Amino acid sequence: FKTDICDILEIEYPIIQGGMAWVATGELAGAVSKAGGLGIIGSGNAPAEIVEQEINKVREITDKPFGVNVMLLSPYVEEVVDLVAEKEVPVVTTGAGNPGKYIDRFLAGGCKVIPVVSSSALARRMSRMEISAVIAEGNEAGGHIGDLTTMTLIPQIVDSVDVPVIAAGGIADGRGLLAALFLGAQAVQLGTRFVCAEECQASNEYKEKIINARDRDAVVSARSTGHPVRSLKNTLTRKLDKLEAESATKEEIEKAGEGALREAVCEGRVDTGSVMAGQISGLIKNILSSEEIIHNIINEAEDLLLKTCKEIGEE
Ligand code: FMN
Repeated sequence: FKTDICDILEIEYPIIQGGMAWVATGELAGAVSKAGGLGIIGSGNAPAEIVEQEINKVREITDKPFGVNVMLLSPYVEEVVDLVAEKEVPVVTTGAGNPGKYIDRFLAGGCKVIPVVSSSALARRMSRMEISAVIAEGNEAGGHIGDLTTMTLIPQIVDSVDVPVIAAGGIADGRGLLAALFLGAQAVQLGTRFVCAEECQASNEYKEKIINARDRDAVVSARSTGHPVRSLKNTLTRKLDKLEAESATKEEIEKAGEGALREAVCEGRVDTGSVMAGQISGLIKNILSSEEIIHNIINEAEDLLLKTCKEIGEE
């Protein structure tokens, strides 16, 4: 099940674990990379010294390639950019904007740069820079989201750029992997599925909330701020909806969500905290090791592909 991007990134399987603030620590990223996927540390708003500890953790677990997700709106973005270059982190994914002004520094550190995009226009603009691929993330995803669904976004971005496309948003099993490959993607990035990995350090309450979620529980909040976020319905999402209905200001809404992800991930307060998770939560029923998650996806995709080929051949 290798695609060209596996050679570019030097990974065994076309499965990437999305960088997730607070959630994607060195333990998770290291386990995913060790199992043959690409693990990515979510640096979020963390200062460089914290990110460095996570990088060191990954390198204690495996010598295989891994990545760091650099959040371009972080107050520590400058020092995190310097750190990943200095530490020669193999892959850097970037969220929340245009990484243009940092590209040369990343490349000087030998980092392969992969921006996250949610429109063809942004993908085209990025592809004029020296990047290795783009991650096209659909609206089904957990966390901060764009407008288009994965189903519509992937083929349009594939047709817009000549770099490899990685599909993200709403994928958690072999069916999703195959669908993404048929839409023209070369790999998939999964977030929500890997929250429920054994090696993920998120609270048990967070994982249980995903496991108990149904298909319509992952809702979008804070649209009016221009930075909509998808998370599981709870007291916080109802509070944010109420604020929006009362035409609260962007600052008031942002303040209500401040520190909420940390609260849910680290303290297990999944009612008042932000349980960022995607629409695929309803499909996730168990906590597995990262290795099991990856192997199950690959095995399911292989079986399904063989079965489909046989069925078509028989007709
Ligand atoms: N994407 C980023 O680029 N930076 C982040 O800091 C980030 N944090 C996330 C936190 C959580 C809890 C979740 C669920 C997602 C986050 N994402 C972030 C998005 C993921 O990297 C990934 O693209 C997305 O989860 C894929 O969709 P899925 O959840 O349907 O698998």
